[in-house]
Amino acid sequence: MAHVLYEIHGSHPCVAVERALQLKRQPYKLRELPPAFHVPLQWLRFRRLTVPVLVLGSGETLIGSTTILHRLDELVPEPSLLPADPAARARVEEAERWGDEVLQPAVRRMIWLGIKRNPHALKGYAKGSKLPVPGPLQTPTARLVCRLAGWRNRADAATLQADSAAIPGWLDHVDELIAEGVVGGPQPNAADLQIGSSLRLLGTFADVWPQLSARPAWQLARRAFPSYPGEGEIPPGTYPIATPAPALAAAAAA
Ligand SMILES: N[C@@H](CCC(=O)N[C@@H](CS)C(=O)NCC(=O)O)C(=O)O
Repeated sequence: MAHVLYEIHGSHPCVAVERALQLKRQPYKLRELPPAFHVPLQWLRFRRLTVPVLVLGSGETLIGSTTILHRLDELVPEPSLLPADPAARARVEEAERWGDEVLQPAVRRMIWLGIKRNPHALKGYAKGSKLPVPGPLQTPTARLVCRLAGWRNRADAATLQADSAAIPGWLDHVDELIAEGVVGGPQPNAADLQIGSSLRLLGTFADVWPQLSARPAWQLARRAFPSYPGEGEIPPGTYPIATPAPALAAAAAA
């Protein structure tokens, strides 16, 4: 029987789980939920507030991207998401944890503030969604969803400043992990999926693009996720990020 993935369209941890299902050639169905309103729905159904949740064909319920990726890897060992060697596995798990606990929530805070400032952008992120919002309702819906999601994620001007300033450090960290061979191999591992999905979402912010596009980190993200909804949707000037002129020129030439 097919697994069922409860998700929000374009949500980075949900995209990571869906990619793992595809890599492992697992049959699955999507149950797409409306962003922000999914919180009470998930509570009613699973007594949890977040997506992704995967209900396996066997009936087992898995909550959270890391839990899901690990359990899938146990059940369907090939292609493997975690190395067999214990030391190598510990390094991948450490990178995965950083992706889940540091990068993922920070990019989430940034995206909701980005859409709040550019409500029309929600349309681009919703491309491919099975829950279309009628045209006249799109902007008010985006405003309401951003207000709820921003509040839930404690996203405000102070987090925006701190998250924007942290980006070069995050990218250096990922590039180091790639140089050390922890992530970025030919076959995506669990940390590639966890980190790559967040980088893919980060790459939809025009302000970040100049510093991201030339990085090995971006190659990792593109390899793990060849496409991602919302590309180029959050326009320049949204985030407090000063773009150095040479980076702008390089990005324009790319
Ligand atoms: N780190 C967890 C958290 C997932 C998470 O926070 N998902 C967001 C959507 S991207 C969510 O459902 N948030 C609901 C809320 O708490 O408001 C995971 O990877 O599964």
